Amino acid sequence: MKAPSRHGWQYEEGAMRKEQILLLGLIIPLMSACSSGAPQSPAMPEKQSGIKLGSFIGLSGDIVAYGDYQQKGISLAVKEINDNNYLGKTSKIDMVIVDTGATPDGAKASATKLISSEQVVGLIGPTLSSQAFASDPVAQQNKVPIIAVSNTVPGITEMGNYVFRCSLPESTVIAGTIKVAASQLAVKKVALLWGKDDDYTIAGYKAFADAVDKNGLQVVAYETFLRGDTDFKAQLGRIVALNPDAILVSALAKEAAPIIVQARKLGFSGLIIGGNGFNSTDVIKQAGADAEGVMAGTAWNINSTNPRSLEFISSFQKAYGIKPDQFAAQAYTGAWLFAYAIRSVGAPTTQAIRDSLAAISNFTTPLGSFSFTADREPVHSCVVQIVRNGKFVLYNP
Ligand code: 1QQ
Repeated sequence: MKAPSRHGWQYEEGAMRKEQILLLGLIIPLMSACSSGAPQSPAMPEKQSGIKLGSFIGLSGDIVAYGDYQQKGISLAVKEINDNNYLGKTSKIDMVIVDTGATPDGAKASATKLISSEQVVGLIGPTLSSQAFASDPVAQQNKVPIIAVSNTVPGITEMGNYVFRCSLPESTVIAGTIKVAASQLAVKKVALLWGKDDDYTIAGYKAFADAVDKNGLQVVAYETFLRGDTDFKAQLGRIVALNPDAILVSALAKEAAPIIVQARKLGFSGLIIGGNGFNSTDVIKQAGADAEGVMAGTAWNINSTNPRSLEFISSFQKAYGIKPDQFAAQAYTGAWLFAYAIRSVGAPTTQAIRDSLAAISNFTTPLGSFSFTADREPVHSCVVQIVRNGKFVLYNP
C-alpha cells in the first residue's frame, strides 16, 4: 500500500494484513451475489463500522486550560483519520469525549461509564495523574487499553499492562531542564515552591529536588501551597529575601500564573523554572509580560522543525484559528497512536489493540519518532523552552 505522503505515515506489515482482510470481506459477498443470479439492484451504500473509543478529560473546573486543548487535539486527529480513510473506507473511529471535571472521582465515573455504557475499545485520558490513579484501575480490571496523554507522575504505567502513556515523565523532563540551568545559566542557588496536595505537583517537587541534588545546587528555601490558593506572597516574600538565582515551581496552570505574577511584583527578576504544569498556553496568557524568561522542560515546542509537527500546527490553526500547545500535541498523538495500532489488527478487540499498541516503534508523530518501551512508557526526545516576547520558544544557549 502506498503511504499518503502528506502524513509521512509509516506502513508496516500489520497494515497490509488489515487491507487483505478488508479485501476478503469484499470478495466473498460479491461472489455469492454472482452465483445466486440475484437481479441487479442499485448499489447499497457502504456500511460504516464505527470503532468506539472514549476520551475523558478535564473540560471544566481548574484544569480546563489543559482539557480544552486536549479535546481540540483529539478531535482534529479523529477528523483526519476518518476523512483520510486511514482505517479503510468503511471503518471509522467514533470518539466519545466526556468531561471528568477536575476530580479523581469524576475521572473514575467517566472511565466506568465509557467502558460499561459506551463499550469503548480504548480510552484516552484523564488530564491529571491524580485522576489517573482513580480511573486507570477500572480500565485495567476491564482490560481496556488506555493511553495517558498528560500524566507525568511515576507509577502510571505500573497500574497494569493495559496502561500506556505518551506523556514524558516529569522526572525525565525536569532532569534535562535543571541540567541546562546549572550548566548554561550559572544557576547555583535555588528555592523550591510546590503544591503539596496533588500527585503531579508533589512528583514535580521530588523531580526538582533530585535534579538539584545531582547538579550540586544549593537550596535556600522550601515553600509549599495548596491547589486553589490564590495568594502566594508570604511564601514568595520569604524566597525573594534569600535572593536565589532561580525559583523552581511545581504547580498546575491555575496556580502557576499568579505565582509568576506575584514573584515579579515582589521584585524577583531571576529565572522561574516550571515543570509540565507550565506548558499550557494559558499560563503565558494569564501571566502576561511577567512570564518573560520563564522556563520549562517540554515534550513538544511549537518551533520544532519536525515536518509532522509543522503539519499538525498548520491543521490545528486552520481548524481552530489558534496555535496548539504541548497538551494539544500530546492528545493528538494519543489519538493517532490508537489509529496506528488499530490499523495493524484484524478485529479491533481490546486485547488485539493493546498488543498492537505495545508493539509501536518509530511511529512518526508531532512529538518526534515515537516508540513505547516494554513498560509502555514513551520514548522520544524532549526540549527546554523559554518565554520570549510572550511566546514559548526553544531555549538555545
Ligand atoms: C500530571 C500533569 C499535569 C501537569 C497535567 C495537566 O503532568 O497530572 O501528571
